[in-house]
This record gives sequence, C-alpha cells and structure tokens, in this order.
Amino acid sequence: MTSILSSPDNSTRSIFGKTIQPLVRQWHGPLTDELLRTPGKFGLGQVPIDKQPDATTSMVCGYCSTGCKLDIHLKDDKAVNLTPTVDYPVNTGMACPKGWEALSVLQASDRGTMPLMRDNHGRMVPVRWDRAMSTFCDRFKALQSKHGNASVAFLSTGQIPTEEMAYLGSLAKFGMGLLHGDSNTRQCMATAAVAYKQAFGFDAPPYTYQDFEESDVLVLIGSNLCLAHPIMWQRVCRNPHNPEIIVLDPRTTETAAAATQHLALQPKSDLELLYGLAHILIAEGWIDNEFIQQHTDDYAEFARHVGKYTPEFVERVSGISKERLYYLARTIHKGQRVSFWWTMGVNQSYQGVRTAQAIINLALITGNMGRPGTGANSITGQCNAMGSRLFSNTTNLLGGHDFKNPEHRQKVAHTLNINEDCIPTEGSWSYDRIVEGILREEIKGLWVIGTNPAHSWINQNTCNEILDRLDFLVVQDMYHSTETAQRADLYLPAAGWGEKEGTFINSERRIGVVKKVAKAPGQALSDFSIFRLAAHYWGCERMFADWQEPEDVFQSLKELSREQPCDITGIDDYRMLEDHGGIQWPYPEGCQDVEPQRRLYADGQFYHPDGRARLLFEDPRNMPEPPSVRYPYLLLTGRGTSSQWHTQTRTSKSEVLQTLYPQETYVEISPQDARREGIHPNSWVTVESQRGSVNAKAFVTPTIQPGQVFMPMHYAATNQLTLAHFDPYSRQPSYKDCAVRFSSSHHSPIG
Ligand SMILES: Nc1nc2c(c(=O)[nH]1)N[C@H]1C(S)=C(S)[C@@H](COP(=O)(O)OP(=O)(O)OC[C@H]3O[C@@H](n4cnc5c(=O)[nH]c(N)nc54)[C@H](O)[C@@H]3O)O[C@H]1N2
Ligand SMILES: Nc1nc2c(c(=O)[nH]1)N[C@H]1C(S)=C(S)[C@@H](COP(=O)(O)OP(=O)(O)OC[C@H]3O[C@@H](n4cnc5c(=O)[nH]c(N)nc54)[C@H](O)[C@@H]3O)O[C@H]1N2
Ligand code: SF4
Ligand SMILES: [Mo]
Repeated sequence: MTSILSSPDNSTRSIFGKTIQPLVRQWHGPLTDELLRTPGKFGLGQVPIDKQPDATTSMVCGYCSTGCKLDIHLKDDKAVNLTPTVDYPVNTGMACPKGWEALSVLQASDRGTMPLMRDNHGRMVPVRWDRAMSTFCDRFKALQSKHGNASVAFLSTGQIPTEEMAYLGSLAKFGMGLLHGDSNTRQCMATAAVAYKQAFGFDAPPYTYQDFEESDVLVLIGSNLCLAHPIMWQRVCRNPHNPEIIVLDPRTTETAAAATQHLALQPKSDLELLYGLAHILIAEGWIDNEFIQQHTDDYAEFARHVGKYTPEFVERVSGISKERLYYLARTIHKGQRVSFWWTMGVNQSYQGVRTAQAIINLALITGNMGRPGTGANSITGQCNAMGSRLFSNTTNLLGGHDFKNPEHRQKVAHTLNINEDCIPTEGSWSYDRIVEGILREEIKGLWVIGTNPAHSWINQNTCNEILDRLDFLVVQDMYHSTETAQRADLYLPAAGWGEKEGTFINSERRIGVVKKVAKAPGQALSDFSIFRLAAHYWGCERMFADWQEPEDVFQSLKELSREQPCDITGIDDYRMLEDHGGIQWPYPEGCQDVEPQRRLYADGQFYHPDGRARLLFEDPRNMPEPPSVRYPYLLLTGRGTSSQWHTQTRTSKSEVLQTLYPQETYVEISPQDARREGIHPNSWVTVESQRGSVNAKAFVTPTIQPGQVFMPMHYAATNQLTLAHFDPYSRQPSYKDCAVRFSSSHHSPIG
C-alpha cells in the first residue's frame, strides 16, 4: 500500500502538531491491524482493576451501518467495558475506535437529565415530565387547531431502534394527525432507496458482506470505506482472491491509496464516466446477453443512450484518460465476480439517483447480480437507516407499503386494529419541503428526534434562521447541548444506545438486537417511553395499547411485513435473532434457511410485476454552482476520521477518541493551490462561499486535486458554506459541490 505519509508533502506529519495527524491518516492503513491486536495500546478496551466483570451480554453497535456486534462486560448488571464479538458473521472479533469507545460517551456532563423548557426570559429551565408533556400537547394542539393538522411536523433519525421509529411514525401520523415527517435518512440514503425502488421494484439492496471477500473485482464509487466503514474494509482486506480494488473518488482517500486502481475523476462526472464504461462494454461485446434478455427491459434504449458517451468525450469531462477507462472496462470484463459499491459520493448529488442507477445498469448488463461476490451495492450510513427506510412510516407506510394504495392502508389498519381513516392517503413532504414549509409559514411546530439539523442540514445560514421562525420547537436528544437543542422551546432528555432495547437493520439487511446495559442519567427516558408518554398525554394511547414493550412493536412489524419483499414473519422473537447471529430479511414464515450469509436476486427475479429490472438513464445535469473566477474552488465535504461521528455530539465526549482527530476545523488544499494562494501549512484561513465565511486551519496535502478543497462535516462551519440543492427524484441534498474562495480577512457573507 502507498502510504500517504511518504508523500513529498510533509504537512501530514506536522500540521496538527504531535503525532496526531499521522495516526489519524494511518488509522486504517497499517495501524488497523495493530489496533485490532493491541487495542489497549491506544487506550481502548481497558477494564478498571476494581471493576472486573462478572457477566457478559452482547449487542450491535450504535454508530455505523456495518452493525458490528459487541460483547458488553457487566459488573452487577452494569456495563463496565466491551470487546468486539468474535463469533458474529459481521465483524468476527473486530471493532473500530467508535465501537470500542461506545460506552464512554454515555457519561457526559451535557447529558440531559430533566426536560428543559424555555421561560419568558429565554432561559432553559428544568421542568417535570408531567409539565413537559402537557406543554408538548397543548402547544402542538393549539397550532393544529389554528393552522390545521399538517402545521406540525417531525424530523427523525436512522439511529434509534426500528421499534421506536415505528412507534413515532404511527403515533405522529395515526394518533396526532400529522401529515409530514421525514428523517435524516433523507440526507443519506434517499437516493439509494429511490434508485433501487425504480430499478428493482423495491428498496432491496442485493448483497451480503461475504461478497466483500468473494469478489475478484471490487469497484468502490464515492465511498471512503476504510475510514467510514472500517470493518467492511477489513473484510475487503481479507479477500483471498487477490482482488482488483478500484476506487472512483476525486480525492486520494485512505481507501483510494490502498486500491489497485484509483480514478481521481472530476467531481460529479461519475454519470458520464459510468455511461462511458457501459459504452465500451457494449461496443466490445463484454456483456451478458442472456441475463439482459431474461431479466431486464429497455436494453436497446439504454445501448442507444450510451452511444454518445465515447471515451474521448468522457476523458474531456471526467479527466480520466480513455486508456484508463478502457483498462477499467477490461478489468470488469475479465472479472468473474464483480461487485459495485457506492456511498455518499454518489447519493449526495444533484444527479444521485441516475448515477446510482448507472451503477446498477453496469451490474445488470454484465450479469453481475445474484451470484456470490457480485451486485450493485449501496452501503448504508447509520446503524439503523435501513430500519428507517422500511418501518419509520415517513416516506413509506409501515413495512415498505404505500400511503396512496388503499389495499395497503387497509392491511395496516387491519393489522394494527386502527381505523383506516386515521391513515394519511399521501406520503410525507421530504425534509427540504418541510424546511421550506416553515419558511412559507405552513409549518409552525416541529418535533426533532435524534438528529441535529442545526449542524448537519445543508446551508446553515438559512437553516438556523428558518428553525428560529417556528412557533414551537421540541428537541428530543441524549444531549441538551446540541446546536439544535439549544434553539428548542422544549427539550426532552432521551436515553441513548446501551440504555434501551430494540433492533437495528444493518447494510446487508441483517436485523440485530440492542439491549439495555446502562441506566440513562437522571430522569432521561428511552425514546420508546417518551413516545408512550406523548400518546398518553395526547389522549390516543388506546390506539397503541398493545405496544407496552419494544418487542410488542416488533411483533406488529413482522405481521405488517407479511408478503412484502421484506417479509420477516419467520423470525419468532429477539431470542431467535440472537441465536442465529442476526437474521437478514427476507425471512418469511416457514423459511428454513439459516445460512449466515443471504443475498437477493439469485433467481434473477426482481420486484416489478414482470420480474424484470429496469435500466434507467438520463442525460447529465449541470452543476448549479461550479467554480468561477470569483469563487475558484470546488468544496467537497464528507467524513474526516474514523473516530469522529457526524455532528460530534457523541464522539467528542470520549477522551480516547479526542486524541485521534484534529480538534479544530480544517480545510484540505493541494500544495499547488496553497502556493498560489500564499497559504502556509497549519495557518488559519478564511473559506468563503456565497452564503458565508468560516475560519479553518489549512491542511496542505496532495491527496486533494488542485481546484478542489475538502472539509469534514464534523465541524459546524462546513455547512455554513454549502449550497442547498437536491436530487430531483430523491430530494437528497447535494452536499459535495459548491464554489468557495480563500480570503485573508474575515469577510461578512457576500450576496
Ligand atoms: N467515522 C465515521 N464513519 C461513518 C460516519 C461518520 O460520521 N464517521 N457516518 C456514517 C454515515 S451516516 C454515512 S452516510 C457514511 C458515509 O460514508 P462515505 O460516503 O464513504 O463518506 P463521505 O466522506 O461522506 O464520502 C465518500 C467520498 O465521496 C467522495 N466524493 C465527493 N464527491 C464525489 C463525486 O462527485 N464522485 C465520487 N465518485 N466521489 C465523490 C469524497 O471525496 C469522499 O471521499 O459513513 C458512515 N460511517
Ligand atoms: N456537509 C455535509 N453535511 C452532511 C453530510 C456530508 O457528507 N457533508 N452527511 C449527511 C449525512 S449522510 C448524515 S447521515 C447526516 C447526519 O446528521 P445528524 O443526524 O444531524 O447527525 P448526528 O450527529 O448523528 O445527530 C444525531 C443526534 O441524535 C442524538 N442521539 C443519538 N442517539 C440517540 C437516541 O437514541 N435518541 C435520541 N433521541 N437522540 C439520540 C445525538 O446526540 C445527535 O444529536 O449529516 C448529513 N450532513
Ligand atoms: S465499524 Fe461501525 S458498527 Fe463497527 S464498531 Fe465501528 S462504528 Fe460500530
Ligand atoms: Mo449518512
């Protein structure tokens, strides 16, 4: 592997002082193995002498969608430490730094211990739950009676158990009469969900993690796997077939540096490049005609469409030479088991859905589907984004059903024993429409659960101003200090991962169990209990009388999934999930297949009524804000280190993790651009877009191309700069393209 440390530019070593930056940079290169062998050396996984455990239980991790299992060591029924589970098919004894430190972030001084309510002087004062919940209902009901039911909305998360999501979605839409509720999954997975739904007929990713080890060619598109999904990356490293690992990313990420082919394409030129690949594959006859005939439609149209994406054209747009493109096409052709993987470099784009489908098309026309080591595979982000895609009752009606379909509404009403009239006949507004709805004064009240939009939503200047227009903002979070909680009128203290139970669904559709191994601080309650309280105070608890415990909800969801592609009626209970090392959906009643690795589409049957997959395509769109003379750089954003999680509410609380990432906002800039701008490594610079200007430390590195800069999303400054624009089909924000410039003084935002 080429080490980034051996690059001529030494700033990686010196910029953040001490040895921190090399450690961060290398974390998932050579150091990973060392970490896995000797975690204690890094301060991870040590048990205090006076607290030797007396029992062990296990549960899945609460950060990323990999869904590693962790053994939690208990003393007097309380968690004292953890180690990664060895006999679990996902992580087989490994965990990344966040997993190792998952328990330590539960104890922090800014954990919410009481509900807080804003008083007449604008101060947040502690109140009892009774007062908090009566106010919650009084204020929301008053808004609804004045402005209509839909004037109150909710924004939720992919980081709470499925049972909690389902309770929230049901309570809000069936009980409280809300119409609009979306979640941070929009920021993350909406593109993949829409791409699959349109192409396959259902939001059903094909793969199982074993495919990482069975491919002989892996193509990673817009995915920094070794930093964002370190344990999946370990699975790639274990692949015994000496695979070709191809990375398409404008930056030389940790993953790209370890790849066998890195195509540093121009940002957002993926669509042209992928059509260009299809062009070569078709022209050379490197396609699987039989698969195409039997399992796809519209092939002729697709072939005609890619006709114009000649290697010369692709070279001009993407910066990837026609020879390299041809070489990649040949690598795909030569591969026996080719898998395509994508993450946010694709999803977070103004043309994300069509880009994802261009990837799907490559897998389909080459017949790389349904066999071990193949597939067009979207890698999920959050621990339970997959749960939210199917069971949150936001975009889809519970269980991947459709609000607009009368039969589906009837099924749900019947299964839950509720009046069909309670079920809305249309889906929710997407996140951006809800934000716009606030601006248009159609939404007056907002309930935010387990997400931090005042840091993570695109273009913060507008976002924060918009949140402040609300008549009533309720924030339900583990911490009272988040950027969003600080703007709340009412804050509800929530228990976090490890302090409650339920299930998560990981990237490969595996359902795993989470448990209560620690007590939430003070009067903080699990989201499940908060939703039950809300139902009680709202006066609709009878509707949910059967849902006393999370597992009761699980039983209902099973029934709701019946005869859907995600049918899980064959899973008895949590116990069975545990005994089997997690179970991948589908698992219908009568299913005998307890294989630990199960993939979809082995029979070539997709979920459209005719069983065929659709080859979907469209001409590329123009980037709305390309670099210009005034703003000459393109800003890319994303994950910074494997030790930082999103808006940092959790990971910043671990003393160990704190030593593994740069504390200050930084911007990566190429040595050429730094020279031209007169920027010295480690100096403070001002980065400016048309929407705002922020200060950041310059990290001069050849891993970024001239003309581009990169800022991690973990620092609140980053989304001060981003431009609110979206994929037209998925409404997912395009976080990774807007124009910026450097200035030496602290300018105020420019028009
Ligand atoms: N440590 C850590 N791990 C995480 C998370 C975290 O916050 N911290 N978050 C989790 C979540 S929710 C998610 S969604 C995933 C995200 O996981 P990833 O998608 O792997 O992470 P990102 O860094 O957002 O984006 C991946 C890459 O896309 C590249 N990119 C930008 N523009 C383009 C483009 O136009 N084309 C291509 N091909 N590539 C482009 C960026 O340079 C970046 O390296 O990570 C999960 N894992
Ligand atoms: N510029 C830029 N912006 C981005 C991205 C990017 O690549 N670039 N990526 C986007 C992506 S993919 C994502 S997924 C989003 C993530 O954006 P957010 O969802 O806003 O980020 P988190 O920090 O994960 O916020 C989760 C919140 O839930 C709280 N929490 C954790 N567990 C629980 C629980 O059990 N119950 C409750 N009630 N609260 C809990 C945490 O304290 C935290 O405040 O960011 C998006 N924003
Ligand atoms: S890779 Fe993801 S699931 Fe595994 S330990 Fe790390 S954060 Fe947790
Ligand atoms: Mo995400």
